[in-house]
Amino acid sequence: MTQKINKILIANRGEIAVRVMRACRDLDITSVAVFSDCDQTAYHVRMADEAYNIGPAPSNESYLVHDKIIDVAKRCGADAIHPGYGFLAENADFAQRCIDEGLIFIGPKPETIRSLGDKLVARKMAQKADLPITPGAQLDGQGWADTHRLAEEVGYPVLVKAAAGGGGKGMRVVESQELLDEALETAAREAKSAFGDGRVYMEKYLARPRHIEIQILCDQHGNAIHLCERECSIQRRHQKVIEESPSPLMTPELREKMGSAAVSIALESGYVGAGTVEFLVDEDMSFYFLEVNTRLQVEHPVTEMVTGLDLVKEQIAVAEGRKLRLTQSDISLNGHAIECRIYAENPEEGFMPSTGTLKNYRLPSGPGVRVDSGVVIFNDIPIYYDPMIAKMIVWGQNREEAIARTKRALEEYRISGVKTTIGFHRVVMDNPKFVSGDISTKFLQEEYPDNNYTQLDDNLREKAAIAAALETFIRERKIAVNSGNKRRQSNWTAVYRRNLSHFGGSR
Ligand code: MV4
Repeated sequence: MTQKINKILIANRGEIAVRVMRACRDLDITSVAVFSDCDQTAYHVRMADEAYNIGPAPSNESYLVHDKIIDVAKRCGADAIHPGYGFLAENADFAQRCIDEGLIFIGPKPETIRSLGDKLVARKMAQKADLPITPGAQLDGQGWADTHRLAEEVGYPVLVKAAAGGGGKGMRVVESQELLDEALETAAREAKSAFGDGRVYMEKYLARPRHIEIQILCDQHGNAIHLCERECSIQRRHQKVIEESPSPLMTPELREKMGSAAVSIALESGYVGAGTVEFLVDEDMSFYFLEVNTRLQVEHPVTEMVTGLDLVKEQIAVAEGRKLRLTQSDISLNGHAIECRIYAENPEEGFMPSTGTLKNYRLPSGPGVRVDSGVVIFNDIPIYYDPMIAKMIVWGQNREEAIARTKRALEEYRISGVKTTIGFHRVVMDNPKFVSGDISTKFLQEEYPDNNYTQLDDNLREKAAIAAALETFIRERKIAVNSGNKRRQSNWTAVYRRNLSHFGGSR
């Protein structure tokens, strides 16, 4: 009934590949990395027990190529593939291919990935499982003739969504009837070109919702539990930036209702593994099902910090066919956790991705601080992949302590060579609305309409000026010391070269 997993290929890169490898090491499982040409020196490659090149930097020539990954898995004798998030994590064809090749795919069944990936199917499942869904219309198969009447029934503004979408791709807010036809057409066209599936549907548009998601965990024997919520309202352009658990506005009653709803759809869809059920929570505290993410999510560590569980370890146990070792009554929340996503982006330039070489990379630590990083000093940040380079997750006895520690840790964090969102997080941690827990998906838009995140932090400008002066002083001194000494290698370089194998690697 159960099959012990001894070797896992991690079909991913960056911090999530490292995260999965850490669980492998804890479980005495051999880890296998795959890497593209520009990731030769990446941290996930150093962390792995074995590593194989799978081609050129663009992900559609490496990390996304099913054949290459399956080929490595079979050649190296892996039992299972962990997809991480992104790339192949929610690809039903890839999951099926793994099974067909005799490999365990660490994730839900291909049928589940496929059906929940279709937002219209997911909505129907949610309805069947008695979850509240936003008032809306199903447009598939009905033709477009009745759309105006349907939108009228739903009530403007309506939100047009792509059936194959998710994560906000292909959405359109429609304020009034005159704009409906065009919005439906553009959305359908966009969806067709982005997902190869032009089906769209519409829902009542909620103006200022909070985004709350429930972590679920299910085994292959029909057991399903939830691990409470994560508050993910702070996002920009559908990209989450700060997540926390518990949600500052949650009540035990609402948690119980949303948790049970999440478990219901998990059972309805035959879910296996770790997953996330997303909801919108309206200002009057009514909640509505949005979608199910059939993967381990970026923000899973906040749940780990407050539940004390290791979600990757649980995923592996479930994939081996074991029964859940916990029941719902074993789950309780301890304290508060906040995650700041550290992106290699420039908040002063509209969050443009920032590439370069990490010249200085010092991580914060101390009580309550966890950093899941995908990079080490002297790594190049390539243009080809997601710009998120690390996540800082901070735990406190309560939200107040978690915020205080987050601020302390952000101050300790040092990165140079690329621009990052560290300073941005410091600004948000001082925002009175954030501190009071008064947040919605509109938070950043409303609080920082001009994307002006630096102005408030003039302290930082002063420090930058001092740093620049110091740097100039040191450089001039170095030139003086080194003059007449042609091409002298600095001691730092020499020491680094000698100790190369000790830098960053875990062993
Ligand atoms: C909505 C909504 C308001 N009303 N649906 C965006 C991502 C996708 N999963 C669904 N999304 C939304 N659906 C209705 N009926 C607002 C959003 C939304 C949002 C949701 C979660 C997190 C951030 C968001 C930012 C803007 C809009």
